[in-house]
Amino acid sequence: AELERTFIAIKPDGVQRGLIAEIISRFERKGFKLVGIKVVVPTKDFAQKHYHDLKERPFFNGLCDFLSSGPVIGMVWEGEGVIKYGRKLIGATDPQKSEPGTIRGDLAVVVGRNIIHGSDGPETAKDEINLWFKPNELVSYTSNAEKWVYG
Ligand code: YYY
Ligand code: MG
Repeated sequence: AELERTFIAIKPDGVQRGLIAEIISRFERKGFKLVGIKVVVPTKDFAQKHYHDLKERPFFNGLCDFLSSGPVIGMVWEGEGVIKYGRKLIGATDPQKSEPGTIRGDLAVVVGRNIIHGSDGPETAKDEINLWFKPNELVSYTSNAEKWVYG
């Protein structure tokens, strides 16, 4: 399997609502591979770095306050097409517009509390993985299921 990786975070609302296992299980059951995971309370400065692309938006300050308000689960998932398909599993940014069956569609109601983050492309995936993880915090391994997932 090709070594594509994406950064996925469970935001403080997802953690506080007890949705960690539910969210991880959706990526795991799909066949993607977890290669890094940590629990952190980001500082506001770190949240601003993570969301730097959005600094001109009116919701930027509130968004960064929110991300730094409690524990976040930072993860790196690996697999063929994981960046794009991870976004599909997550669903549309506004949970009112996310399809049922997606994480936000099934588990969230408003855009300001949409429980999960996922990188939106190869460049942001690379940047976000580097921001959240040191190289030695990521593990390369062969999953036993791989030959059954990929044939
Ligand atoms: O990548 P994604 O999380 O789906 O959306 P972004 O456009 O990158 O926005 C990041 C984050 O900002 C979003 O998950 C919720 C919040 N947000 C908001 O509070 N209000 C908006 N109108 C748009 C986004
Ligand atoms: Mg985004």
